[in-house]
Amino acid sequence: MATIARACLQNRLAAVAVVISDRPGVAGITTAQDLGIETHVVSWKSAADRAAFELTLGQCIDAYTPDLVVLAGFMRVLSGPFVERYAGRMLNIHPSLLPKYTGLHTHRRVLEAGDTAHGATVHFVTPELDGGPLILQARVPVNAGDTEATLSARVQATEHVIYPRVIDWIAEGRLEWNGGHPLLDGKALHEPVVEYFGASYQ
Ligand code: NHR
Repeated sequence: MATIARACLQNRLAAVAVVISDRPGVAGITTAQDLGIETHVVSWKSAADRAAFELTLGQCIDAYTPDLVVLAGFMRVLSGPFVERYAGRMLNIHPSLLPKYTGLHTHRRVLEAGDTAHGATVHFVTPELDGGPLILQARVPVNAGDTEATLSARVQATEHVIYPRVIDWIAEGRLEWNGGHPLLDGKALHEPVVEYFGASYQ
């Protein structure tokens, strides 16, 4: 989130209208405030249930009439009806080579499986968790001796490159949702664009 916010403040076509957290007291809120960005906390814990949480969250988002909603470290599963309202206008980045390893603890699972490659994937958010159309994927090697910490640091460094890039694509009008069949530069995006990153991240 902070990387996207800083990139947008520098030289990007997009501007961050608001940063919203489902938890009070998190570093992301302080960072956004320091950058002069409006912030809100829509507390998950204080909400009566998921419907109440999503009602408040939706009102908070819609007050800014954003062109795009970007999940960055957002860890609450969102309901189908909520997600559908933002169809084609909501992105997530997930720390795996989707469709492999949806859900949680991806780095641990990659190590346990003995995979030699790992990465991160930017995708459109649909009701199916981590299941929406894939846009851009960063691939990194898994090195001998890697731990969850070294692997997640290597993946996160690539997230900071690929997530702002996809936001640029949307701001430039290069990436279109096209009713669930995304187009990049007018061509169907049947599989994600893949970018390979070397072993230099540690
Ligand atoms: N909602 C929908 N409908 N579709 C997606 O693709 C979503 C989503 C909400 C969040 C992010 C995703 C990720 O990047 C995301 C994608 C949290 C969980 C999860 O199981 C799963 C996927 C993602 C984020 N959350 C637990 C839950 O019960 C809570 C975990 C916790 O609080 O630590 O909500 O990985």
